[in-house]
Amino acid sequence: MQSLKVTITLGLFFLFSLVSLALFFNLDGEADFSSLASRDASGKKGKSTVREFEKSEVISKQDKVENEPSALFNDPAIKQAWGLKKSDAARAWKVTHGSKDVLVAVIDTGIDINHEDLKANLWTNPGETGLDKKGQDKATNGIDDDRNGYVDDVHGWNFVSSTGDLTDNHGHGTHIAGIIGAQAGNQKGISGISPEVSLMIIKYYDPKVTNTDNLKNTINSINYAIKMGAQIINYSGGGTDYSQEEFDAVKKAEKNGILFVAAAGNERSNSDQFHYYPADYKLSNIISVTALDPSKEILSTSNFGIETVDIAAPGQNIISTLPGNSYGFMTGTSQATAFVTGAAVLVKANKTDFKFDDIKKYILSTGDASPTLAQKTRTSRSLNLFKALTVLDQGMSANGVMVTGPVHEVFTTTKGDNKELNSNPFGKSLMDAVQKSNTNTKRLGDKKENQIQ
Ligand SMILES: [Ca+2]
Ligand SMILES: [Ca+2]
Ligand SMILES: [Ca+2]
Repeated sequence: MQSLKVTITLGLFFLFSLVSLALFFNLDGEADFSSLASRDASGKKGKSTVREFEKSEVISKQDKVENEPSALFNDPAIKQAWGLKKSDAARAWKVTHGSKDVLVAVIDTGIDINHEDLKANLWTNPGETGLDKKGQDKATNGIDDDRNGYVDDVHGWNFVSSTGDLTDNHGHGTHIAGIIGAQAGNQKGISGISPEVSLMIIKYYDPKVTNTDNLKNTINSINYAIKMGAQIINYSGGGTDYSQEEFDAVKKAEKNGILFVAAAGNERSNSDQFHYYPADYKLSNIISVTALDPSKEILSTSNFGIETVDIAAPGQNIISTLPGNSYGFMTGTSQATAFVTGAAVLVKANKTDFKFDDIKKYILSTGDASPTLAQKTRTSRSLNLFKALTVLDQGMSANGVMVTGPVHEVFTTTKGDNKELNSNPFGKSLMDAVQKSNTNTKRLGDKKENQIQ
């Protein structure tokens, strides 16, 4: 009898240990260090505010990508990009390819400024280029020529080292920049969502530099983007602690008319209950983005919330640029966020007089609605680039069918209850037509989508 008790007790203990281990390793073998990063040693949420780039590692890397000459553009890897297909990029690109006049600040881990598929789309600070009075190159003369407080900030600034050196020691920032704005039609690599754009690179995090204040770097990065005239900010990071200083910086961006596209986070949690910042600040200029898999379901690792998470976009096994002229796949709400930023560039390029609230409305009140997304996002929608550019303007469906009756824009850009789910702003005939057009389109990557190389 005694030995039976001991056996049961040991068995239960063993089971408990297994469950604990499984929870820590997220049941899929990946340790959840990102959640730990925002908690103190006791396991409770600490008072110290922490910002990390999202847990998002390179899945695979390659120097060359498969040649697919039949693609819309001649970029070899475009057919591997299932996210472009599912967000209807090919039809969107018939409307616009973006514009160099749209300035996006990518606040991340830096970038490979010499990458073959990115260098043409880097923003260049006009005040730090050309020759100074002594005939020296302003970019490298060691002088703050435009007197903005930063010496030789040619393509942006590195707040980790306080220099203009933007070297990406992780790969995350280079990957995000490529999703937004890799060059199209250059016979190299991939195409970004908005292949014409100006990318301002602001580095707030470096895995090789320990004990840096990522939150402070984030706030400084936002303020730099504001100062230097960015129209859109992409921030693929965050933390679970509210920061008044960070809130104030994003609010200042709002006052300056800047759209702030933020990752919902990879914490596997309901953001309505467990907030993730800066995505969850109640500010009108923020779009909070969660991630989809190729079947358009939200990833199990992604945060969700019908009050706090605005929209879903492709985020699993996304191919993009990596340092050293290479390419690779990454997964997370970071990648999804970059898709929405690219969409914002397209909308802004197509409607140059648009303010951030117009851009936000065009992205959030179009898209593809689905019942599963209704339980996990505020809009119940996933990103559709073509619809974001066309539906509200034309009052017609993606395949040209006129809407019966007027288009009512019932969607509001202020966060609140989920009223828009109760009524269909476009009418049933439109939604049916759009649905039909979605199932009929056979475009990019029909056979090889989501194939990990
Ligand atoms: Ca300067
Ligand atoms: Ca200079
Ligand atoms: Ca390319």
